[in-house]
Amino acid sequence: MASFEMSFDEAKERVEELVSLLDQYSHEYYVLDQPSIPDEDYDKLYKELSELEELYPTLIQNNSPTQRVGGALLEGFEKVPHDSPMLSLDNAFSEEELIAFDHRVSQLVSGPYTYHCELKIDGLAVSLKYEEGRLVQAVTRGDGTVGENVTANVRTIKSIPLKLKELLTLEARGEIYMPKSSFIKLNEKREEQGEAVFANPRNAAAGTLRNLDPQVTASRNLNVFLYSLNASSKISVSTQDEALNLLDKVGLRTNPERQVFSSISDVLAFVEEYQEKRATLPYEIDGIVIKVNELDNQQKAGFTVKAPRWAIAFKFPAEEAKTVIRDIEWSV
Ligand code: NMN
Repeated sequence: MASFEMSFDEAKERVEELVSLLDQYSHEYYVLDQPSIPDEDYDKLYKELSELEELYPTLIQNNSPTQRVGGALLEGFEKVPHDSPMLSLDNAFSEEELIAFDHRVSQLVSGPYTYHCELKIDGLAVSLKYEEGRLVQAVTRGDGTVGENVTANVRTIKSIPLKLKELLTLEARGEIYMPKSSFIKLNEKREEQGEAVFANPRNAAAGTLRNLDPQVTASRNLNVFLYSLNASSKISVSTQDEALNLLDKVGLRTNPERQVFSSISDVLAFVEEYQEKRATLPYEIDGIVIKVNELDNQQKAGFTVKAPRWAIAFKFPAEEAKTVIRDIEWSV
């Protein structure tokens, strides 16, 4: 039925159907990397939705895919305090330091424990708040206590759902980054236009996320990996592994290169494996984050004033970064 032949109620029903279909296809395309329909079919549905919304502007939902594109210029970024601080992690630079970390953990945690190992993505940390499934706020890490409200820009990142698959209230934290290929393309374009190039993907991601023009952010292909479910969330999980699986389940993008180990020697092997694979990944990493997996064990280990005692970031040597730069013919 052509949109102008529909009654308001029929249009309303179709708009709801289209938003949820397009949400599902976008999730398959941007998060799972497994589209289930051809682009032309997606584009037709998108066009149908835009036309209906143009005819009936009152039917425009805040989480409609047409509402991502980035609106007016921003005047600045409002400062927002975090519900709980976004702490930094202690660093380790050698095998010995990781073994010493494990020794401390074993003394703080009585009984068995496991480690959850994750890639340390080189981007910027953000906190995403969802209320009853809707994205309501995105804030940068800032100084850890107070960050900047970058919601308008984050809404333009296609892999970040505006509505979760389950209508949960939660805070997820993660890293916004620019894929290596997008970074190279962006710098090539800037060079052609006589503009200053970005030094690395992290700077490019930061400059893009903190741009006052959400349309610039929308055009630059930022992406995200969420890595934690904040304790303030109204969901209970008992391990980090479970938390990340839950984030996956509700449509939030997590990094699949993660694993749980029960011994520090397996952790060391994981670190070594990814130090070698580093240059072949489509995004930059600067190390491995190792977390005690069980939340009750994390609680036993506790915090120092600056960082959790149950986690550590193994930092890859800076030397490696130079090799990566050469390998992918960095255009800076
Ligand atoms: O701006 P959006 O709506 O995300 O689209 C950008 C491009 O990505 C378009 O060319 C669109 O066809 C494509 N896309 C395809 C699918 C799919 O399921 N085939 C989903 C989302 C976007």
